[in-house]
Amino acid sequence: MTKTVATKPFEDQQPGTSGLRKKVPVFQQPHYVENFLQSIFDAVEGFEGKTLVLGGDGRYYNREVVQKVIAMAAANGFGRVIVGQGGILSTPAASHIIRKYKAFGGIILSASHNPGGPKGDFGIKYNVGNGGPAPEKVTNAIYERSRAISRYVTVDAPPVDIDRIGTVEVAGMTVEIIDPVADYAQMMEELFDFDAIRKLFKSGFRMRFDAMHAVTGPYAKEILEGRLGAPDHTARNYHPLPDFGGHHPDPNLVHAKHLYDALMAPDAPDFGAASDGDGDRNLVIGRGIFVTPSDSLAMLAANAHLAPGYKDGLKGIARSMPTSAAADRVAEKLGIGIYETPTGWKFFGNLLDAGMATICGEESAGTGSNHVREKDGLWAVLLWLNILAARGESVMEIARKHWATYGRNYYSRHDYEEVEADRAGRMIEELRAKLPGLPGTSVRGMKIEKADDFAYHDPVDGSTSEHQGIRIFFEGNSRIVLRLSGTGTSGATVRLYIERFEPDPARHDLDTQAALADLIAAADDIAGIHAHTGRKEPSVIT
Ligand code: G16
Repeated sequence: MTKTVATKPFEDQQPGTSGLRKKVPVFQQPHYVENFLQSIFDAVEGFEGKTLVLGGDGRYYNREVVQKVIAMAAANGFGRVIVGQGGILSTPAASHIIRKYKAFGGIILSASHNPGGPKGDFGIKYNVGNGGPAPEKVTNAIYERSRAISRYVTVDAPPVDIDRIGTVEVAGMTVEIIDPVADYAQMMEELFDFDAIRKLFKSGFRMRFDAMHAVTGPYAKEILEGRLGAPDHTARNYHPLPDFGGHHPDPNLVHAKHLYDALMAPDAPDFGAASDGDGDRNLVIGRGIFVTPSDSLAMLAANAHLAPGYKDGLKGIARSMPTSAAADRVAEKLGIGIYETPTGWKFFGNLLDAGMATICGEESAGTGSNHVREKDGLWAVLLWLNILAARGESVMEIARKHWATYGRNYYSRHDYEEVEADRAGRMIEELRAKLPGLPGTSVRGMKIEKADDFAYHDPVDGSTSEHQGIRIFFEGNSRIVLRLSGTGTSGATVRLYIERFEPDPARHDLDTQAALADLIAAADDIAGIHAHTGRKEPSVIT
């Protein structure tokens, strides 16, 4: 039943920050998906008879690709594929299932927070046996293979009914269709004090969780309302839709503005949260206060011991380089390690596996721990709930006390989206050439202490990743970072990250953009962002 199909390479199958992401019509070209899948299978070894985990965020084209993966996994010799019912698995749940069932690896179909639908984005990501995204040496091997591929193998078999839980056989391979929520929900019960959170909800605590019509809906509904007793309507927009209801499932202050507005209103609930397309990102807003992802990482790390899963403390904290240094101060106080990695969750994998870090986080709304090898949106929300229940204080009170103890890192990210790739590349090149001359000079009255192009030396496997973002440090622990996004699907996205440290509690109430205004202007003076991009303003400010 196995058939070999002749094919030719596509030149554009290089995985980015998080797998291969392209527009749906690109993936719909004949052989495009198959080429990439075969390149994955050719690039890894030793899966004969083993298990592959498969699921996605339910976006347009998810179901079709699920069938292709099943047929090709059978032809390539896997012994079993575990699929989430309906082809659904959130990214953190997929990571958990790979680990729990000791699978060889997993295929996650998602373009994360990017829009979906027939003209929207799609993505394929390969995760390895530790449950985490394939490291660079694997993604490089996949890309190399995709440039030389001349055939793929598949089987002729009728499509599997992925909506019915149970076990079927495809060309001698077992396909197990499982409840996508059950294993994950059980793990959350083990990590967090569900009794305390239930009491919190019983006492009248009000929460709004926006699943943005993406994959977290069924998880949030079951866990928050089903198991924790939160009132009906706590979870909103909880039906995953192939086009996310026409919305952009990116939980930030632009695309989840309605949630932000609700939390700033006079009758606001106590706590608001949202997650993205594939459920790995989180947005956290308390009544009257937005918590930046960088602050959230620091506050979660400082309080994690209040949750049963972390009662023995943390081994270390890891953050991506552009993420603010708020977590560094917590690590220092706790006397534990702090690690600074390039953008991309895959860089945390080694630190987590080696037991060097327990909690990781990124400015891009990602936080997670060693319970899986992906960031985990709902996990962050549940840890917040656990902390709120244990401390009996509001998000605002917790944040203020945190800043008073550690100082406040004012932080913002400015994105310039869909810039012509050549222009963006030229801007970074020119800036790179300028770096050696910057230290010692002053811009807008602020003295530059150091400027470099971030390179990461993995302390576990010794690998080096260069050109991971330009950093310019000013006196007083302020900093700007510039890099190009690795997740966009059209043109280039320029990201400017701005951070200013403020130790004085009397100055912890400033408006963030106002507090950063000098640095923002300095960034343009130094890098010529507006001139290079031809834009007067960023497309998104978070
Ligand atoms: C992915 C990666 C994250 C990264 C984010 C933004 O998140 O997993 O590690 O921080 O992209 O990356 P970039 O700045 O290169 O666009 P997700 O949620 O899209 O998978």
